[in-house]
Amino acid sequence: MTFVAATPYPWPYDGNLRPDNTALVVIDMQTDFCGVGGYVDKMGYDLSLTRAPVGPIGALLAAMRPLGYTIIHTREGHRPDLSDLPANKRWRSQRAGTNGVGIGDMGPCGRILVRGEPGWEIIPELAPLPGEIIIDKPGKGSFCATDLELILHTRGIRNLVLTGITTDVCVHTTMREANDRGFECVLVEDATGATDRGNHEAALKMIQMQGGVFGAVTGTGALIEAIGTSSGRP
Ligand code: C5J
Repeated sequence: MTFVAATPYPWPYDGNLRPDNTALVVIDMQTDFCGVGGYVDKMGYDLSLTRAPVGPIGALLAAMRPLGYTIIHTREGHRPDLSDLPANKRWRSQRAGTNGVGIGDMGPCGRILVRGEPGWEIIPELAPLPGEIIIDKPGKGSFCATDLELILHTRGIRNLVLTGITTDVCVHTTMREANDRGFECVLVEDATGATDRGNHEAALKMIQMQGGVFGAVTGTGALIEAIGTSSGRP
């Protein structure tokens, strides 16, 4: 059995943690969310907050790839004709402090959150390797309107290690969707980040209430130590 030191319980709940039943999910590490000239930058947020997880995610990839864990990357984005962009999502994005420029409009990194544009790409430091799974999602959650659940079931995966940005939006939505589908989730706190530090902290706190209502929270060091040692319950 392998347990990761986590709160509010050692994760996973039953110690059944193996490379063949566990995936590392790296959510939306795209230029639009953490790069200069991207959507989050143009909204005026402090990029150091959404860039903070880059190093920890790199460390998790370096530790988990050679052990054979499934690696899944997600990208939030829309078709160039915007046929999958709800009108209310577009309208709200144009009111986000960008002088009327929103999703689908031209920015310094191309059309914002449009598939194929430079800003939509995953940042080079965390680029997927050939053969790794990439999920393109039109929404915040990684399960909505994607084939993620089918892929996880096909591979026999039941544990998800959640990382990426932003903690309070796409990471949290994905964790909630996964939890309701019966997946055992842990969120790696230093491998996630939000545009607002208070929201990041609140998102971590929400997970830990009610005995771990959505799963558990750990850190990069604890996760790497556990998978490297296959230790018993701490
Ligand atoms: C947002 C995300 N915040 N990846 N997307 O719109 O969290």
